[in-house]
Order: sequence, then C-alpha cells, then structure tokens
Amino acid sequence: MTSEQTFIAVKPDGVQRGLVGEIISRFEKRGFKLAAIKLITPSKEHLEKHYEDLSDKPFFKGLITYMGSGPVCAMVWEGREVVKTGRMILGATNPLASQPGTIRGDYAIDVGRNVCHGSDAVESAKKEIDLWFKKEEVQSYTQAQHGWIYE
Ligand code: DAT
Ligand code: MG
Repeated sequence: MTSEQTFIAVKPDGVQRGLVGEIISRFEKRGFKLAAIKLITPSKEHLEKHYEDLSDKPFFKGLITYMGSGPVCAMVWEGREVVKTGRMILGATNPLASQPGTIRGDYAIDVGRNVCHGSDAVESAKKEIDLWFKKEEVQSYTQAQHGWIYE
C-alpha cells in the first residue's frame, strides 16, 4: 500500500476550547493511523520557520503571536492520501467558507482563529514533520484494523 504522512496540529484556540479529542477522533474514525503526538508551546523562532512562506503577509505577526500563545497539539497522521484528505477534513482556510462537516466549518468563524493546521502537500508535510518532531518521536507500527480499512 502506498502510504504518506501529514502534519496536523490543533492550534492554541482548539486546545483551549477542548477540541483536541474531537479532532483526533475525526482522523481516527476515518481510518488514519496516529504516528506521533505531543503538546508543545512553540517558540517564536520555531513558528517563523513553520510559516516562513507567509513572512511577507500583513497577518504574519499576529499569526505568530496567536500560534505561540499556548499549547499546540502537534501530530503526525499516516495513511493513503492523508495529506489531501486531511485538508478536506479540516476545511477551507477561512472557516466561513468551510463546509459544515469539516472541522473549521463546524467549530470556527474567524480565519485568525481557525482551530487547526494541516500540511498542504506531501513535500511540505515532510518539512513540517522534520521541524516539529525528532525521528524517534514518530512511531512505526501496524494498525490492527489495517485489513478492515484497506482492501
Ligand atoms: P492553511 O492554514 O489553510 O494552510 P495558509 O497556509 O494560507 O492556510 O495560512 C496559514 C494560517 O494563517 C491560516 O490557517 C490562518 C492564517 N491566515 C491565512 N490567511 C489569513 C488572513 N487573510 N488573515 C488572517 N489570518 C490568515
Ligand atoms: Mg498552510
């Protein structure tokens, strides 16, 4: 089976609002495999690296402050096409444009408080996983239910 990994994070607003379990649950129920998880309050330097592509945006400074304002639940999820599908589970960047049934479409209103992060491509996922996790923090194991999820 061709599998890939994505970096998913519950942002400080999502942690404070008690949405960690709900967000994990959506990925678990879909059949994806949790490979790594930790609660971390990221430094300014760490976040500037994570969002380096957005450094010239007017909202950059506010984004870094918000993302560093409390614990983030950082995760690696694994499975077939998990990068693209993870983005679908999260919804659109602007929650008001997100479909009901997506995380942002169900739990957020403001783009600057959109509850969760998901890698936008396989390459950026690799970069983000390397930035947020040490190699030994990412687990390799077989899901017991594997044969009931994949043909
Ligand atoms: P996404 O998180 O959907 O990948 P992105 O990478 O374009 O979106 O932007 C990163 C985050 O920056 C996004 O989750 C919320 C914030 N952001 C994006 N556009 C914004 C805007 N116009 N105003 C305020 N914050 C914004
Ligand atoms: Mg992005």
